[in-house]
Amino acid sequence: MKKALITGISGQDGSFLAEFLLKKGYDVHGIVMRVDLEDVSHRLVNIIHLLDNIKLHSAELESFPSIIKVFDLVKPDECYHFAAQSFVDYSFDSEFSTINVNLNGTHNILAALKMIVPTCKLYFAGSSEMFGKVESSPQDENTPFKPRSVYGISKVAGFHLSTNYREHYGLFCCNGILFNHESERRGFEFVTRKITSSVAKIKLGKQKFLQLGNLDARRDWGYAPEYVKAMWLMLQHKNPDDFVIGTGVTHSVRDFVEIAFNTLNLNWEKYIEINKEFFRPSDRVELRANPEKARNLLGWTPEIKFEKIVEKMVLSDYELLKSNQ
Ligand code: NDP
Ligand code: GDR
Repeated sequence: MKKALITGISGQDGSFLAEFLLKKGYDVHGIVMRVDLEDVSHRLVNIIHLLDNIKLHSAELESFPSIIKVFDLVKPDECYHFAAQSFVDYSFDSEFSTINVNLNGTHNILAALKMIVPTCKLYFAGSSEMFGKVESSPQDENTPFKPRSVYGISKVAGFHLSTNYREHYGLFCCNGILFNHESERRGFEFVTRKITSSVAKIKLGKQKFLQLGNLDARRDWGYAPEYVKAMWLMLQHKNPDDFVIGTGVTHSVRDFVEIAFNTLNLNWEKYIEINKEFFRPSDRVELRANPEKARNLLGWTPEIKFEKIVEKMVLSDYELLKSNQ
């Protein structure tokens, strides 16, 4: 039985990947923070239905000894490294902790892997934010990185560290460069879930307005459960490599808003307020994936369309809120 270790297992991607690997017959282990185990029903809500089938280990990503201990105990065949401060906006307010968790955390994982289980395959969660200020669209594996956020910088540095461990020490390190992927388990601070949860609240009379930033900002949005399959496929490929994962199609925040409100028969224009606080100065470029390499070498293509993702998220939030009333 193959053993997988997932850092950030309680997040959106970690929870979907854990489900995916359990279905494939893996022995699934996850790293969580100690505080998570003290408040399981709240902090581990995404994986609460899996707790009987997975093994959790509490460790601090920033502490090398605590990471080594977990690797020594689990000795995984595959490691998926997701744990990160993943909210781009917050990375400007909290530069030091973002670098610390995202870069030093990645360094600790790589160094532990090399020391304890050098045959273990590693997935590093890179991001389209690494491209930053792009000069052409779409972006592929050869597009230069010009990150425009501390988050993006931390991911570029993690990407290069992972690539160096691959080239210098011969480790099987794969870097995914993933564009935005969303789901019913997306964090509430991200624009998609902020919108879908607000639409549900407005429909049920629990909220009056929704404040947003730039409605013209465009993103390449896909569906998270499909993206975790791409990560797994990368680790099954014969050589460790880098892959861009996205749909190749962009939509605006306004498109998302319109479909979300329409799903519950609401006229969005009555409820939206624009707040400059949510604008990002670096948000004037189009990030759009060219996932051709993943299609050709991994046989990966996204199937769930944008409209369907929005509808699924709205209906899920609506049902969740209604059942909690
Ligand atoms: P989430 O924010 O949902 O999950 C992040 C996970 O990291 C959570 O389990 C969180 O735990 C954990 N974490 C955060 N800080 C620490 C820490 N100091 N020590 C240990 N664990 C920590 O992110 P996603 O699942 O959406 O994304 C997974 C990865 O993929 C991230 O690295 C993200 O940057 C990257 N990515 C995501 C994309 C997307 O569109 N979703 C696109 C491209 C890259 P807790 O909940 O307890 O804080
Ligand atoms: P992003 O996701 O920064 O792309 O990072 P987010 O959902 O935060 O922003 C998407 C776009 O929406 C615009 N926007 C707003 N965003 C938020 N959060 N709140 C608002 O009110 C709002 N109004 C408009 C933003 O300006 C932006 O253009 C996500 C994360 O998952 C990262 O970890 C990951 O690496 C990237 O996607 C790819």
